[in-house]
Amino acid sequence: MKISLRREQHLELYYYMKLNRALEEQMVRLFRQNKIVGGLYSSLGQEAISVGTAYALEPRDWLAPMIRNIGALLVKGFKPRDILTQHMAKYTSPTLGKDGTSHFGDLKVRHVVSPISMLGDLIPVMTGIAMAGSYLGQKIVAMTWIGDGGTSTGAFHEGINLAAVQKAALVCIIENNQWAYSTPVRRQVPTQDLADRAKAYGIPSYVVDGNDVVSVYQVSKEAVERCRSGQGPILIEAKTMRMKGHAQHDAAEYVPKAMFEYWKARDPLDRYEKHLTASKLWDAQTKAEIDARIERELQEDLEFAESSPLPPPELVEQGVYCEGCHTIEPDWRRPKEELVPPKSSVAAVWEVEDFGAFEKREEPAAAAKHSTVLASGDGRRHPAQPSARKGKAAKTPTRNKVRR
Ligand SMILES: Cc1ncc(C[n+]2csc(CCOP(=O)(O)OP(=O)(O)O)c2C)c(N)n1
Ligand SMILES: [Mg+2]
Repeated sequence: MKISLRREQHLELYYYMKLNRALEEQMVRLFRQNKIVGGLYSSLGQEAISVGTAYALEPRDWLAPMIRNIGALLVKGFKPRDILTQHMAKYTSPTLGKDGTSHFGDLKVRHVVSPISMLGDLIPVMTGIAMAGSYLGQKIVAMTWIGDGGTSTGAFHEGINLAAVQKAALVCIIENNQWAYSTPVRRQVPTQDLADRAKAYGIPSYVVDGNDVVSVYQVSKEAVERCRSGQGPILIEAKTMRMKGHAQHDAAEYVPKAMFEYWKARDPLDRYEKHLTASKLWDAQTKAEIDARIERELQEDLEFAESSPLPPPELVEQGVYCEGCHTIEPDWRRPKEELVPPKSSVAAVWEVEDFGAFEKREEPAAAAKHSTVLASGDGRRHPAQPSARKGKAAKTPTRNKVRR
């Protein structure tokens, strides 16, 4: 698939990455002034992932962010003021000041599910969103992220398995930033590429340079469109580095200095600025205009957040239980008649494609030659699940229909 970007799109990617970084720098200053109410996490060095992946989505698509995905929220239409007021627990925030950290979303307009956990639970939730979208005929794709550490949890494996077996339109991005709190990735995962976990679930995967925003976007766009066409879920591993501690309280003294230096030389924003210059996609004046716009917008939103009130005490009693305030009507994009008899059956019917017996198989290397191959982002190839089984089905007595 040939995926290219127009000049304005290139500049937009820069705008979002730079805004992501500048906003987080502003929030660190607020944290030091004791104005941030909850924990504060950093996506320094990972901006190309949040921005490049979310940029591949359409407005109808859904995402669920983690703590290091502020860039994805900005791309999906949240403003710095939403993120500032939220972290300052102001009444003007998306949760009206009831939450002081990243737990907010927008089910109606921006299609963002509020984060519930860092450690994999969003995967089954987003699988459900993708399944609902397919039932309603919406042709949507659901996207979420997981850390290298998060891929070791049961929720991750259960969620990916569910998505695979349901052929859910889910794109899951593993942000391999080399650390899960103070545990280096090598101490908890025995494989070189976390994307290899996809093989266990028979789904395709990509590995991409997470500090190269254009590559991240291209791989994500290809994955999103493959999912939309009904091919089932896709895993993308983006290699990057967490350039700060786990959160503000963590000085990350356990990270070798040379490792920080290695990755600082590969900073995604510096690299992208050089790329824009070398490709003549901008000049000094264009850069200065975008930077000035970011500064102006951030200043306006900071003033708005600082001057916003805290929530009134009575609010504590409201919204604990939904009393009709969250009625959400299903957005049908297909005729309901397609889902009821006579167009569909109320009896569960499965086709049994083989009887599951042990058969002599070809050696993996030879088998790979015959199976479909899916190009990965870095040009490496991952064999798809052999579809040769279908051919073999002819040998089995009949293709039985099983009713339950
Ligand atoms: C059940 C549970 N255990 C521990 C934590 C604390 N915790 C939150 S994130 C995290 C590490 C996550 O590492 P990784 O998945 O690599 O993501 P990263 O922070 O590097 O982005 C831990 C231990 C938690 N939130 N929930
Ligand atoms: Mg990590």
